[in-house]
Amino acid sequence: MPSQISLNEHLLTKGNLSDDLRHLICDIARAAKYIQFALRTTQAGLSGTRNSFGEEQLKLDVVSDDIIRQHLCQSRLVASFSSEEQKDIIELDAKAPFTVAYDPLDGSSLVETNFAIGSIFGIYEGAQLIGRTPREQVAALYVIYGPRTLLVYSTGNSVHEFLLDDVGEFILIHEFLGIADVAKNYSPGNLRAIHENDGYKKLMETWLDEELTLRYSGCMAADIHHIISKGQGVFSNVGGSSYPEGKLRLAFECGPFAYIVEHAGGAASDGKQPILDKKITNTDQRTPIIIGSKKEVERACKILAS
Ligand code: P6P
Repeated sequence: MPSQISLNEHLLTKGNLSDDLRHLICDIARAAKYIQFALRTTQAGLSGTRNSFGEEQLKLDVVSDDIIRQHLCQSRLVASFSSEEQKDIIELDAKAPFTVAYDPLDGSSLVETNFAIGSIFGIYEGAQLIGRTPREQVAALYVIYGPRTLLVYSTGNSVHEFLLDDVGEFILIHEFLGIADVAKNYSPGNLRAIHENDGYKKLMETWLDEELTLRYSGCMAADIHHIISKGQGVFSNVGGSSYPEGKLRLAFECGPFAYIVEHAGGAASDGKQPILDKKITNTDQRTPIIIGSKKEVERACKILAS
């Protein structure tokens, strides 16, 4: 019996979830292995197409989305899915147990710089995504493609981290990850917003004056993984003139991370309410987000509102 604990073994013994959900998470993990291979071998650059939001797609955006879509279809466990790279919600089989919202390659514009990037997944029971809140997710997970390929999941009471090993197995490296209430690091996104958003400007000045350590890569998945891995920190991306609601999308990015961070003891807010309680009204819905160490999130929301 190998001494190391595989993702499937951990889901079986600690996941407290149905076999169907375990199989779906393992299918998503398998897709991540193919994406990791594509990142190492596929030519970077533009695909010549645009996604439903009019954003230019990179070849790897399209390749990653195709890989995930194929695995979700083959799982036979997905009623519908919604991808940041697809215009509409794709309906597969109304009788299947789950709906998946995902960002196939968050931070893909950083591929050519060799920065860490990621895939983000939120899983709901049933066939509907619109009208749900991220609190209704039954699982959320993300994968970080960096010097090492890591997978972090939560099924609702704890958060666990796995490393993709040399034989292609995700092996448990950290269990029951937690986030301290106080932050020493900060990760500020959409900084252009400080010109129109006085509260955000004051928040940046506060973090600078208090000499918190800046940790920002430009990839939300990598920057929030930094908080989860270090056990403290705060990430922000709020509205200004170019992105009135901030850059990040509720269904594909903020909802899954809010679920994971809250189950690690942290907090995630849009400045007024928990991200987990925000109703998903459309797949392109963006939301301001302050996420990470609970006390820092609370303080940041007060400063933003001042
Ligand atoms: P800014 C990447 O494109 C992304 O969607 C997130 O991963 C990242 O946090 C954000 O945009 C970067 O925003 O304003 O810092 O460029």
